[in-house]
Amino acid sequence: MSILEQLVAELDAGTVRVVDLTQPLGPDTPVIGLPPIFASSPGVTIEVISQYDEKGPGWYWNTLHLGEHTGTHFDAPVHWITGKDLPDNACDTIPARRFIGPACVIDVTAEVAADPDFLLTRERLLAWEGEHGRIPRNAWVLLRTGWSRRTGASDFLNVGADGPHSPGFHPETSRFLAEEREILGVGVETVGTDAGQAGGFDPPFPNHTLMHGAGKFGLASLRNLDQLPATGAVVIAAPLKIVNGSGSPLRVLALVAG
Ligand code: 23J
Ligand code: MN
Repeated sequence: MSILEQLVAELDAGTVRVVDLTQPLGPDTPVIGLPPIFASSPGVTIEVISQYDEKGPGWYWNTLHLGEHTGTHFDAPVHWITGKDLPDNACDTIPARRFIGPACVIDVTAEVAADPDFLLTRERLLAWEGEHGRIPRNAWVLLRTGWSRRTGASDFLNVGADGPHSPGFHPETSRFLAEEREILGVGVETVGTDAGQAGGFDPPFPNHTLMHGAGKFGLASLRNLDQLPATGAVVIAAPLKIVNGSGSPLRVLALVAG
């Protein structure tokens, strides 16, 4: 059997499972809030065009209104000023090969339960590599925090008087992954790939700054990372082919053996 014949056979047999890493996308989808001096992204609105009625007796369809960075979504390098002049940096020009890769899942659920501002350090990431092996070429590095168990916008966004509190990557970890590992990008369960307090880091929003400056991607608002092994899953995360798109909502799927 060819590898692809074996894949479809194992999908049929259930020995390869498809895990959906996507949040539902609708009017209740939480959207990131930025300081009021900056423009903000709107929430999702869905307007019926017709629904088996006089506007279209045999068909149902809707108009969507939403920001590119809404719900489970992809961040392209052109999203950030550091990636603006890179080749193939937008949703329509990134080669499709770069949407599929092996998942490395780093579980920091216990640390985040104790500290919502927890940051994955370079040291902790190197300890993960010591246990599971070096992060391979074209990997998606996924930060499993348990944050997607927070249902409801206020718990999920977790905004206090001093801004949002949610976990992420220490700036040196983002630098290491951007410069020392040939990854596709990073994925998180939180609303964005930077920690809640990262607007005040040096540089501001270091994960966006460093990852996109290195031509790498982001995935935000993932869920079901607890259904993935630390290594061995394959993640498919292909954004809409928006012309010069900075990002896109998408369906993120993982193939898991066993
Ligand atoms: C714009 C400004 C800051 C951030 C973001 C967008 C995101 O998290 C995003 O969705 O890319 S932190
Ligand atoms: Mn984004």
